[in-house]
Amino acid sequence: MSLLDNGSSEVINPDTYFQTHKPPRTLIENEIRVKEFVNKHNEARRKIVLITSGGTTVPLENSTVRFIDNFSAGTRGATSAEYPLIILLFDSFQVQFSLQPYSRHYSHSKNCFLDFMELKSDGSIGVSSKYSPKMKAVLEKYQEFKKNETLLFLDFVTVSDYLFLLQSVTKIMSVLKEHAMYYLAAAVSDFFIPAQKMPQHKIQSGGGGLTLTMDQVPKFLKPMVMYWAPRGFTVSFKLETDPALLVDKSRHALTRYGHQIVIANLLDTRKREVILITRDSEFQIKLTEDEIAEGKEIEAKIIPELVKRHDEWIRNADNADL
Ligand code: PAZ
Repeated sequence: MSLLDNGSSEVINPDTYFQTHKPPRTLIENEIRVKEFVNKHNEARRKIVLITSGGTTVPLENSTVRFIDNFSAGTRGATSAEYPLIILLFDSFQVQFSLQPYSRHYSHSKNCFLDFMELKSDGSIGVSSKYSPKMKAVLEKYQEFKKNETLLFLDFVTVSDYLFLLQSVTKIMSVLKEHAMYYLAAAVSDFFIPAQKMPQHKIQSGGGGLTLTMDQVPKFLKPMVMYWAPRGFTVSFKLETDPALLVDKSRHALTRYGHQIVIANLLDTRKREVILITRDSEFQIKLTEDEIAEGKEIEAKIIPELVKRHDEWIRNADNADL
């Protein structure tokens, strides 16, 4: 595919992808961490939600100097991970750091932490009294999740890291059966350059423009839903910029991959409006003008709705087992 024409890209299947690409160096170590986390909460019969967040990169060289990035600030995933659930957060770790739960309120891209501090009369420094109440509330929630060990954080950079980790994590979580929810909010690249087709070293300039040929990233949602985690409750996100395509493309994804919910959102309105699409329904979630003015976040409406639907999914499975 050239960047202006996506007619004829090669499509490889997920198995071939995993056979022809190297797993990330930290995969085995991360699998051990995930197994411990999942076993501990599974023994206590707790539900676990895997949240994927942020964007993946596609390197242009094996010794990577340049890469193509997928848009996501990581707000959706980081915000969702602050709700009281048992969470395995799988977040992008890029040159421009993706937002993280709790610290996102004070991130460099939004606020400079120094603005929240003040010099006291005794020469010590502390949090300005103006910001203390809000910071205290965030700190209490942060300390609580640390004490209860309810959040495990794993990171990825490239689309390859993401795919290997997703396969491993969902296979490990499949022991939870219906008690696992997969909330796939990361913006995953659709196109990539296979390792064997990439130059080893930095692409040299001086020869005019650069034409890229990219393959299509294998559609991993299908094997995930069918084989890696077949009994889990899977929610994927669909991002579009053209409103005319949004619902049709989301419905198409549901039929193609056979999972439970697609959350459709548009780039410009994603923070105040989404549509939850199932095979037989469409449910709009929207913030009112008053809620926006109060600083309410749309995830405060998305997460309880999904928890309700996941509980229903578990109940239906329990009834079917009787
Ligand atoms: O991270 P963010 O809040 O800036 O954006 C969230 C989002 C738009 C990446 C997410 O809601 C989403 O739609 N993810 C899936 C993107 C896709 O269609 O691949």
